[in-house]
Amino acid sequence: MKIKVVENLLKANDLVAAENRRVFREAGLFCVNMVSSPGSGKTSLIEQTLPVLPEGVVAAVIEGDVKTDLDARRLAPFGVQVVQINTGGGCHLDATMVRGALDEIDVSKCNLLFIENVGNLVCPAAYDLGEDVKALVLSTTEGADKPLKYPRMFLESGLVIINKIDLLPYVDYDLEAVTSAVSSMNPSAGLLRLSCRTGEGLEGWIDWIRERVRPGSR
Ligand SMILES: Nc1nc2c(ncn2[C@@H]2O[C@H](COP(=O)(O)OP(=O)(O)OP(=O)(O)O)[C@@H](O)[C@H]2O)c(=O)[nH]1
Ligand SMILES: [Mg+2]
Repeated sequence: MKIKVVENLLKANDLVAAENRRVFREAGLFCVNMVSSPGSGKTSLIEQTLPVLPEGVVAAVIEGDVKTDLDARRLAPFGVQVVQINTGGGCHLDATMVRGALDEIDVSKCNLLFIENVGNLVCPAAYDLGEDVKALVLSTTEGADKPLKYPRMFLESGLVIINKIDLLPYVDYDLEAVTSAVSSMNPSAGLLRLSCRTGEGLEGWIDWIRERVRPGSR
């Protein structure tokens, strides 16, 4: 019976996610659902990205957080539309929360939407928000075993970003093991390595955005 309830919840979520997806399509908005463990660098990556977006790309951000608006406050100085969702203890965003946040965004003024999900490698994997792609931000401080321990998130993600490569000399992180695990689990996922601290590898991420966002769409 419990399983049935969960199934129904997910089905209801999928219906709203489909509606969100329709809104994104009609608005010409490319939507990236950023997922990760807590602290791997999702907000840092958005901070580094906003000032160097490709010509014609205008971003908005939906920030998901259990309790605070700290991340939204970090992004406010960049002058983009930012909407904060507090889940009130919930460990993931769902499509209905995003639907509500969309009411506060003027989608006619942007063509790229970042959704920063709650830091968690489990539940956000199960909730479609209507995004074009889940971008999974790993970091070199969290151990190389994550693809094996949290397989669903890796299977659901179209892009895997390994952040904090500036720390590689100081941490015990087997980069090759991670990249080969990702490649064998999800061969179609893109794989980027970068550092939000030094900026190394950031151009690969900006190119990835450039290839996907249609600047003429807004
Ligand atoms: N050395 C180093 N530190 C980084 C890098 N990227 C982020 N950090 C640091 O990692 C910490 C967490 O970064 P955030 O961007 O807040 O991580 P987050 O994924 O948004 O965290 P939550 O929203 O809490 O899940 C901060 O202290 C950042 O300064 C990096 O490339 N190198
Ligand atoms: Mg954050």
